[in-house]
Amino acid sequence: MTGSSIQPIGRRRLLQAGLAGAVLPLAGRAEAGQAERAPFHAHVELTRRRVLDQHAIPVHGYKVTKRFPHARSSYTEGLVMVDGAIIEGTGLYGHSRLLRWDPASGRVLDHIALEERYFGEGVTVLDGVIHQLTYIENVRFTYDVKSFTRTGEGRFESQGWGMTQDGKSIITSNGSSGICFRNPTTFAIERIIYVADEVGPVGFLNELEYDNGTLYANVWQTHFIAEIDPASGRIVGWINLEGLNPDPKQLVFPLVLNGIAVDSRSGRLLVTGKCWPHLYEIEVLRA
Ligand SMILES: [Ca+2]
Repeated sequence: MTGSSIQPIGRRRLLQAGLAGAVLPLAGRAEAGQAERAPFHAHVELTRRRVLDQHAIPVHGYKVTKRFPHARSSYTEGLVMVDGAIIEGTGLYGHSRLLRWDPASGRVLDHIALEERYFGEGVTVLDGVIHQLTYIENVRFTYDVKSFTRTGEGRFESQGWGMTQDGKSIITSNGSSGICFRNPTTFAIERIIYVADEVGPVGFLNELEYDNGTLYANVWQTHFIAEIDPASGRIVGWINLEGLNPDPKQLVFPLVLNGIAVDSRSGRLLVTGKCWPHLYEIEVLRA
């Protein structure tokens, strides 16, 4: 950011500040956070103009079709819908949770608090198992989806960001442009795709959702969701969610758009942001 007199605040400090820090006025400090969360695979930073000033990839709009409550204490890192309930993983040290809640009422049905040394990240459910990543602790957890109890933990070799599954593989992001497809039992990497548009690699891929042959990814600190071909990594569409943030003066970095789930009954996307007051069902208006 040019012309700023604001002293950059690093991501680590923000994280250590916890939720109290998260509601400080932090607009314009995104660049500092990006620099500290450097990926291991080179990429080109996504800008608004890079999405909007091109014609090779369609840019879709949206219409809000339903609005549900979302806890302001939930720093969303993982979001999925299972049997009509939302399973959500939240982050920040001392505030990380695994939650199951009813979207209609917002009522929490099940709740597990992570130990304070863990920063919770992406969440997905496959074959009755809930998987949850941690940010830099190199640990992942498993839970039984029915009893909502922790059943185990394993190692995770890189930073943990987003997670989803395609029915066969666990799919993870780590802040780079690389998306790993993993054995759901061992988490061994089976293949990696590198996500790119016409300009080059697109990094900072965060929360993920796979549905019906498309991989969706929040691009961290942007209003855009990438629609990705899971075979090639090519971005085949953008969903532009500008205007969805219900309180852009208060919900600033790091309280950014993050969280994609699919309601299998309607086929529609459910999206939210970190500590946002609402979860939105949207209809994607195809360009
Ligand atoms: Ca998701």
